[in-house]
Amino acid sequence: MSELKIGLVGTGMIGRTHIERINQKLQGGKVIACADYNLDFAKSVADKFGIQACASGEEMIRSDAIDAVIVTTADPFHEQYVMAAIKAGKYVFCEKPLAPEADACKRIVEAEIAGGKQLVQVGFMRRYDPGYRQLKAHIDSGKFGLPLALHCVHRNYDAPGWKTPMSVENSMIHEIDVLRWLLGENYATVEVRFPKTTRHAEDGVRDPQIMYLTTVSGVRIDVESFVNCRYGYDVRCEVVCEEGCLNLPEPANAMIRTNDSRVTPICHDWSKRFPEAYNVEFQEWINAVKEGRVDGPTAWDGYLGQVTASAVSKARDTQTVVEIKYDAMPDFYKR
Ligand code: ISE
Repeated sequence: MSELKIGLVGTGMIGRTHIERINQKLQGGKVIACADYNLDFAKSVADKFGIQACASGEEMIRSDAIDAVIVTTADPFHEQYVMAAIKAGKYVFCEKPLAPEADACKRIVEAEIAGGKQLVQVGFMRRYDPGYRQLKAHIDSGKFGLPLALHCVHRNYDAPGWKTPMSVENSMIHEIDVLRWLLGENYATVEVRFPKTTRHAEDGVRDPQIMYLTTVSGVRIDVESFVNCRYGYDVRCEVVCEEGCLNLPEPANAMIRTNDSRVTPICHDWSKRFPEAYNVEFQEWINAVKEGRVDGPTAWDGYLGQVTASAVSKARDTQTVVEIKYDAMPDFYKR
């Protein structure tokens, strides 16, 4: 196959950035068609990128012109398009979360296993970030001893229309995935505590929230999610090891002296924080799909993420410590 022909469903902000990245920066693939529940909007996006707009996502996925699919719709619609891609036997990249509910992820896993071929990759892009990759290489080297505790922060400037559960399902789902990958082990328990709520949270929303996870071997993790922090986008991760502490690198921005101060700007929102991670993620996805395999986060990773997220939500709603139980990994997903 000379060039992977991709159809993208869901032309919101992240979908558009992926079309731009694939069609203007990366090699080996092109988004040639898009679909959205708002057809007029899909048409305007299609015009901008010189691609085709399709009236229905399912129709586009079935079309012989499309080799592979990207799903960037709102979270509750991921399942229907991932299922359509599995049915059509096409590789599908689905933005995180695979689906908001663990049961929906399980249905996807079952459909994929029934189809007999791994087709699904989940967009947990932090695994491709050079900073997290450095942390993983240091941990895996064993040079600093075992990891004992992790202190993490995940802050957004603001969150219009946000609901309390989204801090877990939509935001800390990144930490849920990347920290499991970083440490190479599953979680055992979780609890969630609420600091005082900011006056910037919309009606009834609890923000910030702190998630405390323990892993099977006893590593203790705290993650502060603060989606209305009102100063920018801030992601931090410190890994406390037996003989050293590892810190996630910050993006390299020039320090500016101005107005009697020294200022190092940070990103305003997520879209500018992990560009390299997205580039590497999609280039590797295109390369792997052309070779007929999935080598990134699988549907099983997506499912485990949502099983964890459900336990976190239960811990939050009941204000208790909740044990996290996972099914055994099917052989189908063993690499
Ligand atoms: C968003 O969907 C993301 O993926 C961002 O990384 C995260 O910071 C934000 O909270 C989510 O809403």
